[in-house]
Amino acid sequence: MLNKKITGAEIIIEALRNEGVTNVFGYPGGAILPFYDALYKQKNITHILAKHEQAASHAAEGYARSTGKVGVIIVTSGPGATNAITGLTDAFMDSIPVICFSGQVPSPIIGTDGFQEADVTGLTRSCTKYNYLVKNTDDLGHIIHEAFHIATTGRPGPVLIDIPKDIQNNLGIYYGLEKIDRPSYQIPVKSFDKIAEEKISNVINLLKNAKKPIIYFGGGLINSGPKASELLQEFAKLTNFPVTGTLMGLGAFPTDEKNFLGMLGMHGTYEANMAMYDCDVMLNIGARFDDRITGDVKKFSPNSKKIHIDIDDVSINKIIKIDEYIISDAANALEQINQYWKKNNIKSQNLDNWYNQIEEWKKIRSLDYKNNNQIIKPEFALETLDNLTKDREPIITTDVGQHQMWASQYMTFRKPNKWLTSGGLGTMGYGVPAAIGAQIANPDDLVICISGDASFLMNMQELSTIKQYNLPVKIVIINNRYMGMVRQWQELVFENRESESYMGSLPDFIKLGESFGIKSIYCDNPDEIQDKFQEMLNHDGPVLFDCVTEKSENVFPMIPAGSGHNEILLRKDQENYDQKDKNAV
Ligand SMILES: Cc1ncc(C[n+]2csc(CCOP(=O)(O)OP(=O)(O)O)c2C)c(N)n1
Ligand SMILES: [Mg+2]
Repeated sequence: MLNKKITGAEIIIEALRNEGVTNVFGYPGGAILPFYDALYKQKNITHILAKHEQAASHAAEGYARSTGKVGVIIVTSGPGATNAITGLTDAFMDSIPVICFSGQVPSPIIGTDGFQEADVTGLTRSCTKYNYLVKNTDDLGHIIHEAFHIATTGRPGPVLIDIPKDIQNNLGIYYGLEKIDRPSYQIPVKSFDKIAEEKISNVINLLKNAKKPIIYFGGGLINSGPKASELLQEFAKLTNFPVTGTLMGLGAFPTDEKNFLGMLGMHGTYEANMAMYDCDVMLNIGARFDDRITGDVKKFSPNSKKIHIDIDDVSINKIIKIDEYIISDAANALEQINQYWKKNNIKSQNLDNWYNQIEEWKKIRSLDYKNNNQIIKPEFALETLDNLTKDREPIITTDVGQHQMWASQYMTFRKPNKWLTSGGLGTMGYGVPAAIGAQIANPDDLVICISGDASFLMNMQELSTIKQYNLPVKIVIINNRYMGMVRQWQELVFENRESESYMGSLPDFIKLGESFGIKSIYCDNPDEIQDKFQEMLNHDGPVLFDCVTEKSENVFPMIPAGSGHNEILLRKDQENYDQKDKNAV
């Protein structure tokens, strides 16, 4: 414990250091200057200067998602803080632990409409797990450690600490790391406890009698840590059950393992979605029955018994009625289930008929596409990229749109924490800064951002950050000259009226990249794409790759919003499609 008084800004540095933080992502301004001054005087924490606070917040998310550690964001008051709100909301939706320190106008000015004043605790109340306005420098250290506790325990999420300038300048006492015990924050104490044997045996009774079982996992598997993925693979081996996962969960189970049916949901494979529809027992581990997975809840897997394992008790029975549940961290639950299965020498039912049925669905080959030797098909571009990179187990980030779905469909994921995508909020502009955060955290890994022409424009200023820190991030723009996903919905649902979805004035991406001092490669020829991707991969530093593709390709399969899994639309059906529910999202 330090008895001597130090400034609030120094307390922030000390507390971060004690939490093991080595990198923070931020952007300075008046109300956070005392902190930046303390940062200047120390050597333990490296600050990455993003070029927009939204990007700083996504970079912190990328750092967190690729490591499991907390991502730290530093912004100034007013516009600095409001710019970071998109990243906080994104982290909230996808359960990512980040902590945002925002400067605030000095305490006496609060409430006077002071220069760059915004009610940041008010604005972020609904998009953070918790937030604080610090009123006393002596409280600061405790608040920071409590914030780390809240961000990382139970279901992880973002926490914001708003710190008026005078609180940063004033002297106070830092009490050091402490054990947090806050009566009003009851973490799900059960989440790591031994699960009642009766619960486990109920779950296993359902599973062992299943004739058409399916395992459905989500992002909770990733948040639980790499051990959860190993235990899931062990469970799949023990039971020989087929496995599918959500967009958020990709990588928790190797996508090229034989039991894996492909991704689930709106743009998941035919076999995964049909198996979900038709199964008799569903084991959901760490997923939340999001609408992109369930489609119309009334038509969701109508004849199955459903088991839900989740760390967040609020998720149980929230959207889908459950037959059995366990509130637990995923690894903890899987460990106990696997042990019980082995100890009691349990055998699954004969699954031959079920696998025969699945083989029939697979024969539809729902991810097949028609290649073209004149124009690059986006699917072909991503398959080619995957072939060249999968053995290096790259970290893949994406933006939002068709390219994101194609990346999820055509790239191979064998390990957790390698797939960083904005699943819940669907934030265009996420991909490039997330790649920055991931590359900072994993300097020796190959980090590839798969972006879209429209999404890339939303945070393209981050080319400057990539250059400044010479991060060897590879950015591949799937350039279809459209907000492709918007155009796809307009084609299918709005009789092809392309209202404002054409990107009429794109920059010359090659000149743009070069103007930042970044190697830039253009490709519009399918015959050249492999060599040009190889050229990108051979380059030591960052690369911006403009991959000009077919402009009107659609993503299939597609479960139209508001439909059931059995109403899944295949490429061949698109001509005759007519969406009935125009209000479905
Ligand atoms: C910040 C934000 N604004 C709007 C949207 C709605 N939206 C979803 S996908 C999309 C188009 C994305 O276009 P592009 O990045 O070119 O990707 P493509 O679909 O063409 O692959 C839009 C506008 C969004 N997801 N995020
Ligand atoms: Mg596009």
